[in-house]
Amino acid sequence: AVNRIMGRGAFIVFEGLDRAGKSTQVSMLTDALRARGVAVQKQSFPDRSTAIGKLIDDYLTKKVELSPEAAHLLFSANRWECKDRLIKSLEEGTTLVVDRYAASGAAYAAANSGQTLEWCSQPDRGLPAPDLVVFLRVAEEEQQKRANWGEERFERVETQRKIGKNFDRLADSRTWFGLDAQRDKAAIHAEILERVLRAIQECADQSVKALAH
Ligand code: Z5A
Ligand code: MG
Repeated sequence: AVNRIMGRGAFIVFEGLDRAGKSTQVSMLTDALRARGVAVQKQSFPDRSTAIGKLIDDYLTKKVELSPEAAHLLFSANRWECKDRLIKSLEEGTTLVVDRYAASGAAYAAANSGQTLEWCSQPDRGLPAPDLVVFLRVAEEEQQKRANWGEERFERVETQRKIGKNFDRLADSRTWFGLDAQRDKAAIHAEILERVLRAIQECADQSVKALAH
C-alpha cells in the first residue's frame, strides 16, 4: 500500500455525543481508505470483546452497578490493554480509524462523577495520542430523533449537555477537526475523507506521540 512506503499509519479518532453518527462515518471512512489502497483498521472503544469490555457492556446496559470512578478506570484499562497492538499497527504503516477514545472517557466520566476533567484525563496519559480527532456536532433535538435513543446509561438530555461542554474544553485546535454532523451522510463523509488524507500525509514521517499535559 501507498502509506507503507511513505511511513507510519495515522491515528484517526472519532468523537461526539451519542448518535452523532460516529460509527456510520467510521465505516464509510474505512471503506473509502481501503478502496484507495490505504492499509487501514477499524477499532471501537469500548472494545466489548475483552473480559474488561464485557464488564463495561454489563455496566452500560445497566446489568451491573459500579461507582462512576470504577467504571471510568475500566474504560481506561480497556484502552491500555490495546496499547501495544495499536502502536504496532501504526508503526507497521496501518492507519487506525477509532470510534471513541480518551476524550469520550474524560468527557463522560467528568459529567457522571463529581471528579474534575483533569482527574478524569489522568488515567489515559501515556496512551498513544490521536493525530486527528474528528468531532461530529449534533444538536439535542437531532440526537433524540435518531434510532434507539435513551436505552443506555448516559442518554439523558442533562447528561449530554454536560458531556458536550466537556468535549468543548478538551478540543485542541491543532488536532481537532469539528464539523456539522446534521447534514447528509455523504457530504459529511466527503469533508472527513479530504481532511484525513491530509493527516495521513502529515504524520507519515513523525513518531507516534503520547497523550500528555
Ligand atoms: N463511554 C464512556 O463513558 N467512557 C469511555 O471511555 C468510552 C465510552 C470509550 C457506549 O459508547 C457508551 O460508552 C457511550 C459513551 C460511553 N455512552 N452512552 N450512552 P458507544 O460508542 O458504543 O455508543 P454507540 O451506541 O455505539 O454509539 P453512539 O455514540 O450512540 O452512536 P454513533 O456511533 O455516534 O452514531 P451511529 O450509530 O453512526 O448513528 C446513529 C443513528 O443515526 C443510526 O440510526 C444512523 O443511521 C443515523 N445517522 C447517522 N448519520 C446520520 C446523518 N448524517 N443523518 C441522519 N441520520 C444519521
Ligand atoms: Mg456508535
